[in-house]
Amino acid sequence: MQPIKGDSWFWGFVVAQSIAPIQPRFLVGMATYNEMDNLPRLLDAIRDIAPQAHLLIVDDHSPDGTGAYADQQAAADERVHVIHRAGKLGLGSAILTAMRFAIAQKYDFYVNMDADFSHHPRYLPAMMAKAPSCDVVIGSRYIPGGGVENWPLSRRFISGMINVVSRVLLHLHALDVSGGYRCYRVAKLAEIDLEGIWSRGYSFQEEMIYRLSRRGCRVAEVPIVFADRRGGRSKLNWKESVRSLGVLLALGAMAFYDEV
Ligand SMILES: Nc1nc2c(ncn2[C@@H]2O[C@H](COP(=O)(O)OP(=O)(O)OP(=O)(O)O)[C@@H](O)[C@H]2O)c(=O)[nH]1
Ligand SMILES: [Mg+2]
Repeated sequence: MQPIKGDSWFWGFVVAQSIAPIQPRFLVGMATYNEMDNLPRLLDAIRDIAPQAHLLIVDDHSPDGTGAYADQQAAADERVHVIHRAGKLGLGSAILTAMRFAIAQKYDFYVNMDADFSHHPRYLPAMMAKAPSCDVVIGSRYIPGGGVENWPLSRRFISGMINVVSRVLLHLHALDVSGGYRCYRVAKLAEIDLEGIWSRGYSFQEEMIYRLSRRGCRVAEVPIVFADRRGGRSKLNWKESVRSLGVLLALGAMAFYDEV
C-alpha cells in the first residue's frame, strides 16, 4: 500500500527528531539590587546573543523598581523567571537561590553573571560552547586575552592579591578564582551540599571553586574583559570584605589539614 502523504511527513519528522542532537538547556541568572540603570539593556542583549537561554533574576526587593521591571518581563516572555526575596541578603546567597532553582527546574547548565555589564553578554557564546566539555567554565580576567577595564590601580592590585592568595591557600589551579562570571554543570551543583556553603558575600566565588574542585570537577577558563559597572552604584562593603577574608582563611586551614 502506498503511504499517504500525511504519513510520510509524520515519519520524516520523527526520524529528524531522533537524529537531531539534544540541545542542553541553559539558565542565565543574575542577582540584582538596584540595577534599573542596567537591567533593561542587559536582558535585551542576552536575548539577542543567546536566544535559546532562559533567564533568571533574583532580586532583593530593590527600592528602585528592578524587581517590578523583572516581573513585567516575565509576564511577556516565558523564558524569563524572577525570584523575589524580602530584603538585601547578599550576593552569595542570591546566587545560591539561583542555583537551587536551576537544580529544581532541571537545567543542564547555569550561567551566573553580574547585572551591571561588568560581565558582558558577548562572552556567553564562548562560555556556553565550552560548557559541555567540562564542569565549570570561568570567565577569566587572568588568562591571555582577558583583562580588566577602567579599574583604578588600587582595585586591580587588591583583586589580583585576593586571587593569588586564594589560589595558594586553597590549592586551586584556575587563574581567576574570584570572578563571578561562570557556567556551572547543574548536575555537579546538585552533588555539593549547598546548605553547607559558608560564604554569603564576596568569598562565595572562591569557596564554590574550592568545593567543586575537591569533588574532582573539571574547570576551564575562557578570556573575558571585565569592565567597570555601566550605571548604578557600587555595593562594595568593607565589613563584608573583612568577613570574606575570614572565610578564606578558614577554608585555607581546612585545605591545609586535608593535605596533611
Ligand atoms: N539580589 C542581590 N543582588 C546583589 C546583592 N549585592 C549585589 N548584588 C548584585 O550582584 C551583582 C554584583 O554586585 P556589584 O555591586 O556590582 O559588586 P561588584 O561588582 O563587586 O562592585 P561594583 O561593580 O563596583 O559595584 C550586581 O548585579 C548587583 O546588583 C544583594 O545583596 N542581593
Ligand atoms: Mg559590579
